[in-house]
Amino acid sequence: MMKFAWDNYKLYALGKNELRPLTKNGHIGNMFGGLRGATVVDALDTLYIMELEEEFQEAKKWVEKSFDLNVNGEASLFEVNIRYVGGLLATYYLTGEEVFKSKALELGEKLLPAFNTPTGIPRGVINLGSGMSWSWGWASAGSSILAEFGTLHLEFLHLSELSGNPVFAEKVMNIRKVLNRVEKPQGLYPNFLSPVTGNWVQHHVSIGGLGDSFYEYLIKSWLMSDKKDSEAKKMYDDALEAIEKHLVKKSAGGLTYIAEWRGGVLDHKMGHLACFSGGMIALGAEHAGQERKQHYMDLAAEITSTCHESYARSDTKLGPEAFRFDAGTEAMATRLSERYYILRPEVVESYMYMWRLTHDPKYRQWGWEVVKALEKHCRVEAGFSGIRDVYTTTPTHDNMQQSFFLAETLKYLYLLFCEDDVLSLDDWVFNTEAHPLPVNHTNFKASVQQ
Ligand code: DMJ
Repeated sequence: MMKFAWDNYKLYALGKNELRPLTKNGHIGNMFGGLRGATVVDALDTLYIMELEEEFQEAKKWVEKSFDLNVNGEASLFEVNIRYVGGLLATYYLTGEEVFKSKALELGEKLLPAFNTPTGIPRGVINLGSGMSWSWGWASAGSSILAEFGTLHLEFLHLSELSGNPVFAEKVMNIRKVLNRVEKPQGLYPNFLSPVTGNWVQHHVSIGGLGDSFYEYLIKSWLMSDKKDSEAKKMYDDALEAIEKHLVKKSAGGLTYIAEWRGGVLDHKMGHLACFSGGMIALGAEHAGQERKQHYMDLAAEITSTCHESYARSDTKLGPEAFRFDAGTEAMATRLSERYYILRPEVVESYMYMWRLTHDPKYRQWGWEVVKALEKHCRVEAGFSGIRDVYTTTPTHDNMQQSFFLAETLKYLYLLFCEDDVLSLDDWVFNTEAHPLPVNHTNFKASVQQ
């Protein structure tokens, strides 16, 4: 599947950001501020790990010869960080090849002006040429998004380590300081924060979109520090406790889910994005006190099973973008606009963690069901495509092979069927785009200690 996805991208879209597999051409989009080759950089480490040597060399050659960082245009700080910086760093650590390190550092430098705000909380959009930055037009009142500014920590610590320049680590430690200072409603972290005042702008809380990877990076920061960053662990433990208290619910049919919260009112909906949380909670449970460990493993298993239900209850055996628990509905989309599947990884990501941490064979079975469904409904003549409706066996395709399909979905599926020592969870943490970064067993020189 990886070879098919890559070969078609190479044939029809090399150097563009994504492949359009129906029309057999490339897509550039406007998320990466003029940067190109998102699929190349996202695919590098997957090709390497899968030992697709020739294909890896093709991707590396493109990075060496054609990857241009002198670009202008509006880039998402978050997307550039998780896909490009994360992909380059991971490939450097896996291969030791300097080109990946120097490109990661050069790109990292270009992201720094986004932090020039009164609080040091970065704005979401940056022009990589001029360094000008601003907030997303759609984000409430010029605010920055929790899942965006909260998903820089892992990569930025590695940028400081590799460059010897503490500035990257300082920037993300300051974000943490601002978050620790501001009062949390019921212990929860709302999704919108003002980079000017450092106060919340709106009280919408979600473990899915807009919030998700902030929580993921707390527990992973602690793991990546070889369990020394106790501040991150405490923030994670406290946040999860509040989430469990206020957001975790059980449906009439016995399915555990995590609702969204709008100023105290619950929206009984779970996004596909929120399905990463089964894996995260299992990862954290490993290191919880003895009395909490089983509790969190059970919670992780229940959430993963609910996400599996969202797949199992569809005609394609792929899950919708969002599913609901109200008016008699359980784990199914109720709105036409939420029925699509865009090759997202979060459900197989949780299967991979659950498999590694429990070795219950059902996770491999569930992963195999996804493989079969992808082959049946998403494989088209020239690549893999998202589908517009998971509740029909003859879905129409969206003509987009997302770069995260190669970075994450296929990587997590592969790891689900590998031995545990292939990218062992003891030695690697995956950034939120599934790019593996090494655990700091030797103490970073440049990291800022709290
Ligand atoms: C990926 O880019 C990352 O996993 C991110 O954290 C969330 N969205 C996509 C995949 O769904």
